[in-house]
Amino acid sequence: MIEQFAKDVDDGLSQAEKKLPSKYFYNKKGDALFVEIMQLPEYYLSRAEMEIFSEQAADIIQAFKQDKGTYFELIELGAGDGTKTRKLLKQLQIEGYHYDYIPVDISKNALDQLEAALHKDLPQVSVKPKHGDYFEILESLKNSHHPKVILFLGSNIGNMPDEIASNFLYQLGSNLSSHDKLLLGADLIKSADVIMPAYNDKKGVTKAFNFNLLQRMNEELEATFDIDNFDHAPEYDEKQGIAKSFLKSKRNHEVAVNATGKIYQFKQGEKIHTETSRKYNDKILSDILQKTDLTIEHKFVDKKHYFADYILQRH
Ligand code: AVI
Repeated sequence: MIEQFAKDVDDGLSQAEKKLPSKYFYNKKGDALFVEIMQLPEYYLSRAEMEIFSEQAADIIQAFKQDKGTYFELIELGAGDGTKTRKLLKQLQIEGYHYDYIPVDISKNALDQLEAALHKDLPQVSVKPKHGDYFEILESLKNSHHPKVILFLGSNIGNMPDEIASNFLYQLGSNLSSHDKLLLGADLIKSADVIMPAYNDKKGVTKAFNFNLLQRMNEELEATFDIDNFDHAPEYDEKQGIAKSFLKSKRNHEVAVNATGKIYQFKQGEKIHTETSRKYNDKILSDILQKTDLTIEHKFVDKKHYFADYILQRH
């Protein structure tokens, strides 16, 4: 794990345009900061998707087209704290469906907390957590022949570049049967005045989330990053619908990373790209799905049309 982290850091910081994989945001501190981000007034994504789940849970479940008498697996990729999914779980209980809820996350910490909270709040729901990388878990899907509904919420897909997203959805689709469903949460393209504050909140939580990557390298890779040498610098390209987060060096300086045995030079104004958060419309999603076996069957949106939950099916 540390070796892989060191390798990814070395790969990213050795490029002409420096970058770091956003998956390393999510250690214990990063998980807590992300939970805080989801509660920020500026971070509309969570509220918009929550509204969809609160007000349209029965319609979403109907769109799953599962047979009430047949057991199915409800698998959530990147479950986090599962707040939105609870609405769905409650409605499934009310309607008498027969299922296991299988949350999947790379954070063991997030999974443990989710399992404990669900055990307390919804004790009737059978929860079978799986700890691991989405791609590993996709492989294990092949071993089960039960009907499946996969949830991939929160616009987590947006953190993948389009080509990776397309490959990921292709792989996901190829592990599904024709009656299985994928519920995909996607943040919709909108103007910069709504998007930018979501990634540059007044309280500075997103900044702390971005800086946590530097602190994590200091702690786990014995690096010498000084956060005072960097600014949190988000950008949004409204035409393309792509938000990006950067750490921008305030001055010329160098940083040693013991685990890679190297020293990295930073020029004043030089940026490290730490995250991409893609925004979608039907055309962008359809283009991404073109190489896959998946097609859009339904689309649920919030009242402001900020966010969409698409139901995809294998054709
Ligand atoms: C998890 N993911 C969808 C979030 C996003 O909006 O890209 C992560 C995040 N980064 C900064 N704020 C939230």
